Amino acid sequence: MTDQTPAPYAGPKRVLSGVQPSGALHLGNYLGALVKFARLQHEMKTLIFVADLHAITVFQDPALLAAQTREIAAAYIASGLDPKVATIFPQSAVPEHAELAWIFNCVARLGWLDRMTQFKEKSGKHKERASVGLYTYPVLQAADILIYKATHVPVGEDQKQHLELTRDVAGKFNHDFGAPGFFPLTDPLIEGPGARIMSLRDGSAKMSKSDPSDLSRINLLDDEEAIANKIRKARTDPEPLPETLDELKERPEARNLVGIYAALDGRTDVQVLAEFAGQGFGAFKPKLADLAVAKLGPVGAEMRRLMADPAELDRILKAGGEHARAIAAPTLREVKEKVGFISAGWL
Ligand code: AQP
Repeated sequence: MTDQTPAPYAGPKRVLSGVQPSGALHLGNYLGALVKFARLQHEMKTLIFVADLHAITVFQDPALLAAQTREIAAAYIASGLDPKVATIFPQSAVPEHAELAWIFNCVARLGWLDRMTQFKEKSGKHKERASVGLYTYPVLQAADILIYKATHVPVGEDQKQHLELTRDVAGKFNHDFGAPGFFPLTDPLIEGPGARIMSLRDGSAKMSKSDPSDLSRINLLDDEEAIANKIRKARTDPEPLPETLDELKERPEARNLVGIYAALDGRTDVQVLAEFAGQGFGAFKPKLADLAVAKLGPVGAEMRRLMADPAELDRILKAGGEHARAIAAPTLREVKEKVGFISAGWL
């Protein structure tokens, strides 16, 4: 009897993730992604890119895109990512992402993409007007991850379905091309406080760059007054905070503010409730505002300092791109061999 279990991936552990330069970064991006990047860089090799190829799946003003890319790089560094430890680079500087994405377009199935809820949400009622890139976005994401054979991807909860597709692509490629264990079945790192930060105006919608209401999110570049004002105006209810999480089930806005407090303070929701149970939002919101200002104020200030020196950010991004390419190119060559492009030796 033969063993049917595919060979596990035996390569080194690597972290890969990125954020799109598609608008102002907010608290959700920070807690769901950026703080995790900074933590992981000391545990395994970490590559963090600015997802400019993903950003243009919806129109971006070309005159602004470079500045937005630098802003994301500044946010990474201000959140604790050290360019001497982690590799920080623009996605478009490594053409291997796009080349592998094409090969993966031929591996992924239409039925898999048809199930992606983010495309449905982002394309809205007029999906025939959405770009083809927006539809195949998760395939490019699979290429972003697998070109580095990344084993761990820190992201917010909204990316869970896309990462499942990455595992499907890896598994199908390994199977179809007789290469068990060639690509890892990547693990998403989602859990923990901050994985899903909701809008300050609507506890059922995630905090998002593209929400038309600026009051719905706390931007990393908001000043202290704006942060405090947005928390003051955050939608809540008249009830005091309860003793148990169970009692917050039907109170999404209250649940969200407790979650934000916990994530910013490095505590659990239960610990936050233990401190504030019985208190109303008149008492809780000022405490949350003080905490948010104390945690986010220095991040915004450091971003501004870094953005004042675009040449230095460009230097970091260029060096990162060269380093990333040195890892990506051999993987693409191996892929080409497996697919059959290199059998005659002309590449
Ligand atoms: N609300 C959120 N809570 C926790 N994590 C979040 N992330 C985004 N929103 C939240 C995480 O941030 C990372 C980067 O996201 P992205 O910019 O690449 O794309 P996105 O998920 O589409 O982010 P936005 O802010 O919602 O942008 P728009 O409005 O343009 O779609 C990802 O790890 C994501 O999970």
